[in-house]
Amino acid sequence: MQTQVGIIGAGPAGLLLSHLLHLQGIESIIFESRSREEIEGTIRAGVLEQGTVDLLNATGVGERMMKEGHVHHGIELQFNGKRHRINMGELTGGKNITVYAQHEVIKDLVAARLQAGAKIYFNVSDVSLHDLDSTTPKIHFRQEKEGELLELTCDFIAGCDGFHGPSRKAIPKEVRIEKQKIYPFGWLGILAKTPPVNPELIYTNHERGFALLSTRSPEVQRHYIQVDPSDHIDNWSDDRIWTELHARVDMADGWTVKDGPIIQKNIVSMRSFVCETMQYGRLFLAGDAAHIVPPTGAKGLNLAAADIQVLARGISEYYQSSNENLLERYSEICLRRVWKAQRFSYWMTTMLHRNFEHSPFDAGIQLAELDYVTSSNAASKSLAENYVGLPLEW
Ligand code: RFL
Ligand code: PHB
Repeated sequence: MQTQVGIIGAGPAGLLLSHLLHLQGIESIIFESRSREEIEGTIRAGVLEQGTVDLLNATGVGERMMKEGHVHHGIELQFNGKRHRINMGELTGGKNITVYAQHEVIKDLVAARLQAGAKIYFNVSDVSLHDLDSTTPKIHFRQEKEGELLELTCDFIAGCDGFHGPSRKAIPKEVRIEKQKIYPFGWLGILAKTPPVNPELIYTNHERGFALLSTRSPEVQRHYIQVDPSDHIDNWSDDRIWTELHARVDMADGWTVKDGPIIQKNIVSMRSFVCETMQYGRLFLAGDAAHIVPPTGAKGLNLAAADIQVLARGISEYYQSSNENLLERYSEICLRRVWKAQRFSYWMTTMLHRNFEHSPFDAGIQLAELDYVTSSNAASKSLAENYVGLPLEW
C-alpha cells in the first residue's frame, strides 16, 4: 500500500491535514484506532479562535459551524462575588471567538473527507512507524485485531495521534526534547440539559475552587468545576455537582445557575507539555501529539489547527517546487506560537484556580492579578488578544 502522506489519528489535526492536502491535490491515508461513532461522540473543546473559524470557512467546511455555532464578543471573569466583562471585540479591533463543539468539527471534516473519496481506516490496531530517516517512511497496522500486519509506504508521516499515540515515542529518546508541568488541578466537566444561563462564558475564581460556565446549544450547556485530579467521578452525584456549582457561581443579587438533568460527566487532569522535536526525518508531529495545554485558555484545538496550516503549506511547497524550506522550519514556526499559547494557558490556569497549598500571601497576589486584569485597559487588552488567538508568524 502506498500514498503521499500517511496520517496517524483522525482528530481535528489529522482530519484537517488530510482535507487541506486534498485541496492541493495531495493524496493521504488516515489511520484511526477508534470507530467513527466514537470520534464523532467524544465531548472535548468548545471554543474556536477567529483564525480557526476563518480557516474552516475558507476551505469549505464551515457551513454548519456558521449556522449552529455562536459568536461571542466577550467573556466574563467572576471573583470576590462580582462579575467583570472583558470586551474582546472592542479590545482587539473586532475579533471574536465561536462556540462550536469539537465533535461537530470532527463530523464536518469526516463527512467532507469521505464525500471526496478519502481513505480513512477506523478501528486499526498495532500502529507503528518505521524508516523515519529515509525518504520512504512506513506505517505498519492491523485492520482487524489478530488480522495480518499491513504496511503503508509514503513520502511523509504526520503524527496526529494525540498525547498518548505512538508517533512522538517513535522519535529516539536521545534526540527528543520534552518539557512539562503537572498541575494539582482537575476539571470535572458536565453536559446538562438546561437553558443557557448567560450569553457569554463565565470563568469564576471562588474560594471553593474554579468554575466555568460554557454552552453548547439552546438546550445543552457545558460546565466545569475544579476538583482534585485524583478524584473519581463516582464520588460526584448529580446533586453534589449542582450544589458545588451553585456555591461557586451564584450571585448575592439572586442570579443563579440553572439545574437540570446531567447527560455526561467526567474528570480530566491538567498538564502543560511541549515536545520541541516536532519533526524527525520524514515524521512531523502536530496538535496534542506535540503539545498539551491546560484547557483554561481554550487553546488546544486551535493550536492543532495552526500546526496543520504550516504543515500543509510546507508539504504542498515540497510537491510543487521541491522546496523544503518551510518543512525545515516547521518546528521553529509552530513552537513560537505554541510557547505563547503555553504561557497564556499557564497564566489563565494559575490566575483562576485555587491552589489549596497556597499561603494567604499567594492568594492575595492572585486576587490582585484578577483585579488588575479587569480594571486596566492594557491588561484586559493583553488577555483579549491572546484569547481570540495570536497571529501565526511565518
Ligand atoms: P486528538 O483530538 O487527541 O486526536 C488524536 C486521534 O488519534 C487517535 N489515536 C490513534 N490512532 C491510531 N493509532 C493509535 N495508536 C492512536 N492513538 C491515538 C485518537 O483516537 C484520536 O482520535 O488530538 P488532535 O487532533 O491533536 O486535537 C487536539 C484537541 O483534541 C485538543 O487539543 C482539544 O480538545 C483541547 N481542548 C480545547 N481546545 C480548544 O482549542 N478550545 C477549547 O475550548 C478546548 N476545551 C479541550 C477543552 C480539552 C479538554 N480535555 C478533554 C482535555 C476542554 C477539555 C475538557
Ligand atoms: C468548553 O466549552 O468546553 C470550554 C470553554 C472554554 C474553555 C474550555 C472549554 O476554556
